[in-house]
Amino acid sequence: MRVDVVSIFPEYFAPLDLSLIGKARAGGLLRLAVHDLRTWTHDVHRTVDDTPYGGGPGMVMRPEPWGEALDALAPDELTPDGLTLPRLVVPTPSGAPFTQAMAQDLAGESHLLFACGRYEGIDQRVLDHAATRMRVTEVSLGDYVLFGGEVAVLVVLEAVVRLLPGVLGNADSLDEESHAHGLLEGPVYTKPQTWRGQEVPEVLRSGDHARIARWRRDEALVRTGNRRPDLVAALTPESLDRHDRAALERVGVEPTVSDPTATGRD
Ligand code: JAH
Repeated sequence: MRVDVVSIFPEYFAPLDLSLIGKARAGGLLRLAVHDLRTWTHDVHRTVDDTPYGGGPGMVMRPEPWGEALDALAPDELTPDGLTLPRLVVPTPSGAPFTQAMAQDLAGESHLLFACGRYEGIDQRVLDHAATRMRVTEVSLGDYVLFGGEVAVLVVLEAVVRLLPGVLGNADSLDEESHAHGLLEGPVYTKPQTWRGQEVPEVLRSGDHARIARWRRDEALVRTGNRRPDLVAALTPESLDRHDRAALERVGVEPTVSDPTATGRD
């Protein structure tokens, strides 16, 4: 996968040299380039912002440097099939919620281009114009405001890069983790068997794989019911067996039954 990032603070992306993302880059699975937006300014002060039309607080990012940056980094617009165009990803508090499903979608792209806004955001015409040439995805990581999109890009990149084939050794760990099945993961344990008077649950040491799977599923359901009733409400009846329903009943959370005559998985 090829990734370009445009920011007025390219130093924010130093951590991408480290750990598993750094390894993916070194191994050629990820070709990542970070660009300073000011490369595409022409005035002596290398200005990237100006006051908002209509008044109000703060500053808005000027369209001209962004337009030149996107022209330079998305020149694939000229390919007749249009298939090699990058997907433009723009973190903003007004974006669509970023989810594991969106991470999976982005992991299937061959080229991502991230635009990091600052101040009150980027002049809307930049995004409207880009949308005439490439897919533009405005994403939010949650309902809070940061100084800019840089940290959000680090988060999105980490979620996407770990899904790339060959980055995480074990594909099973991708299937079984939190959110892969719409549930939170239950607790995990390692050695020693007793630590500060606390025992690892007996079932996990039993060697009974069916019993372990059932226990883990119950723990996931109970934890999700307690912490994320919204996730339980979104479960479909077909995804739950009678044992699942019993586990949810114990925490007093029930999945939404859109069709009361529908039966569960069993
Ligand atoms: C703030 C540009 N949902 C997290 C998030 C993402 C981006 C921004 N804030 C929060 C942001 C200022 C300018 C983007």
